[in-house]
Amino acid sequence: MLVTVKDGVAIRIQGDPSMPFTDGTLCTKVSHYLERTYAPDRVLHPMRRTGPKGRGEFQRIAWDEALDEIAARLKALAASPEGPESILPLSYAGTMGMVQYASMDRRFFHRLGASLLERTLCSSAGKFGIKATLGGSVGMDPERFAEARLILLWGANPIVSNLHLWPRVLEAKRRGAKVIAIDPYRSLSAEKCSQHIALLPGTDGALALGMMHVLVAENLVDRDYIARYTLGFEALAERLKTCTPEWAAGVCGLRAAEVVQLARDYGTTRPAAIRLNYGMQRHAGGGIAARTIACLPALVGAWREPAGGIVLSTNDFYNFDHAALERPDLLGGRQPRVINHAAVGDALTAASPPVRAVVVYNNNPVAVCPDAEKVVAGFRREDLFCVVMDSFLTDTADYADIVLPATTQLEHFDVHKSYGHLYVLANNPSIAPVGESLPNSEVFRRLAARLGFDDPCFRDSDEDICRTALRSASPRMQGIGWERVKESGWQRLRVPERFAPFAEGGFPTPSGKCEFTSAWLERQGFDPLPFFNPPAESAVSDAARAKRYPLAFLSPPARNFLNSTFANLKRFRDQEGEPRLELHSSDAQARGIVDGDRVRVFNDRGSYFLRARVNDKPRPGVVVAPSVWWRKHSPDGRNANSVTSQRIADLGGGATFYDCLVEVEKA
Ligand SMILES: Nc1nc2c(c(=O)[nH]1)N[C@H]1C(S)=C(S)[C@@H](COP(=O)(O)OP(=O)(O)OC[C@H]3O[C@@H](n4cnc5c(=O)[nH]c(N)nc54)[C@H](O)[C@@H]3O)O[C@H]1N2
Ligand SMILES: Nc1nc2c(c(=O)[nH]1)N[C@H]1C(S)=C(S)[C@@H](COP(=O)(O)OP(=O)(O)OC[C@H]3O[C@@H](n4cnc5c(=O)[nH]c(N)nc54)[C@H](O)[C@@H]3O)O[C@H]1N2
Ligand SMILES: [Mo]
Repeated sequence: MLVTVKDGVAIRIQGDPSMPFTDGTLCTKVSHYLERTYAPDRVLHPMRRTGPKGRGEFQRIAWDEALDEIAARLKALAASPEGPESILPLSYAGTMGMVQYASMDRRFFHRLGASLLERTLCSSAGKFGIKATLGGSVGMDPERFAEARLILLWGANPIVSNLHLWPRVLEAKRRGAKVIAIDPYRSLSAEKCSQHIALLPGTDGALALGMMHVLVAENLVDRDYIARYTLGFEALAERLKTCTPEWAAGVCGLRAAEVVQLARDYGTTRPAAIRLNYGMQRHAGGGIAARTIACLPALVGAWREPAGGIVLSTNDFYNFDHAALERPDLLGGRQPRVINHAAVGDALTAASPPVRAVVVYNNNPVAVCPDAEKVVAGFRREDLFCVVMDSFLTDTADYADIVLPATTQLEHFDVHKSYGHLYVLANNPSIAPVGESLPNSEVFRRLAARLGFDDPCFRDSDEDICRTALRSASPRMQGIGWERVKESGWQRLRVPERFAPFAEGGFPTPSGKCEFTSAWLERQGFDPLPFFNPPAESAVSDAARAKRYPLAFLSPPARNFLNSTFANLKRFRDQEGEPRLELHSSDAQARGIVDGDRVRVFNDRGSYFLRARVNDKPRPGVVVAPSVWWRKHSPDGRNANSVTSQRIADLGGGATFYDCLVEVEKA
């Protein structure tokens, strides 16, 4: 983005027209980023709690006082019998640049010996699933989608959550491509596709197996590609024998003819691109599902073309120097316990030894973590010392003992990768920090000095960190130094314009092939072949629960929010209206609910109120609540995560936000 500054004040923000992937377009939210930067309710100075936890009552204090107190508390805990493991950093995706997200902060907590946080709220199940098949977070170049003749938007809603892909999808469609949405919900994107396949949530793996059955049975596979560049085809073909389209249709709640037609389209149209996104992996079986779907392109040789293949994330095409950024060696042989972010409610209420202090930054756990009533119970603990670094008084900040004001993207340096394109991006500050805000990196630098951490890495400047990030011997990173990225704003990785990463194999798997059979999975105790791993909360897996709570509850991103970011700003709340629950008319009728009714969603974990929108967009049996609203802006001070569960997915310790059964009643 380009920011125009006058007299030290940012007055205009626009997309950078020179940037190929965004083509100068900003999304609905970021195009109003100045309203966030200069919002009247921004936290402008450090504050200390004066009221009870959760009330959000604070008084201003000086930076030195705040940091002295935090340093003293952390030092005392580190020296206590429970040791530094009683301290837990809680950070996530508020910003994902290397400077503010994963460098000075990690160094600080490694040196301290704090509990390690396994950051699993978003993508880990799918990430490990894709890794099993393709060898890492790699895939086709999203920039090539316009050339595809068939596009599967699989658990992806790009108009809402991946805006810059959408013009390419539309361009492909204009050129005659068939675009198919695979989603239990007729999302804004699904509405504009050529076809919508509304399967039951968490059944994607079965659909892929059914497709593969047809591809093999009808000989729509690329024998040459399979022979050269894949591992385990014979075993896979054997496995697929029982995965008939009838079986898949039964599991997915579809018609067998839909499965067959999808397979035929996929087996006969070149190039065929699949945009898989994280919606489909927020289920107990999400990792294996992603792994199974990722087998499809190799089976038909879709990788041969630049506009063919699959992409969930392009993250591993970047070879940033994470060890130098995060310095795990500062642990010095200590092996602190690991706490899963997706089960932080349990960790804060039941871990032994207890967590005594949390330092929260880039994260709003009270709003975004599952099983929120447990998370709140943890944050309410009087004996938990809580520091929150944020630009706003979030649901979480209300529980802080000390709040520290954080800079926004306009006020600090950073360097970013992407998971949806192949450019390195610089974040140059355009204005001075607003109020007394500081970048996260500077806060940890100052805390490190107070704790006497004297490794030279604690004196690295933000630009030093940017330089470190880009120091890499990888051929894809050659010539992409910080100075160059800083100057131009962006640099494409050194890959061909028409990049076809696996046209001739070369997968980053142990075998170098696309692995239909995975020894890596087998070593972890999994079936080495693709299989259907069902959702945990479904009629098949838990009939008793499904009887009490018959509706599958999805809470995907709202168009005007970015997780919980922007959800506090009036403009975006006005655009979203109020928390709403979208239902199919058959489910509404069965409960005497009409459009506009106030309804209560509930299960054994919690409940909350929303406004019913009876619009037939979710398939029958599924309800959809665009999220993540702040609890304090919702009618009863709760949100979608009051009903979601802390259950962990099959791979990567991933969260399972969308594996959640509920009942709905008229309030
Ligand atoms: N029910 C439900 N829950 C979900 C999801 C869902 O779909 N449904 N999605 C999940 C997913 S995919 C994700 S990624 C997580 C995201 O969860 P979080 O990472 O917590 O995401 P945000 O709420 O966007 O950001 C957290 C906070 O970071 C702050 N922030 C931004 N930049 C900075 C900075 O530079 N410094 C500091 N100190 N703070 C900053 C923002 O102001 C914001 O309050 O939520 C998950 N939770
Ligand atoms: N506007 C906006 N954009 C965002 C975000 C945001 O909060 N707001 N969040 C960002 C982040 S952190 C992330 S991780 C990405 C998320 O990006 P996506 O993963 O694309 O996010 P969703 O929109 O949740 O997922 C897309 C669709 O998945 C569907 N879905 C849910 N369960 C299933 C299932 O079992 N199978 C299938 N096939 N589909 C299913 C949902 O109905 C939804 O329409 O978006 C990023 N972009
Ligand atoms: Mo995410």
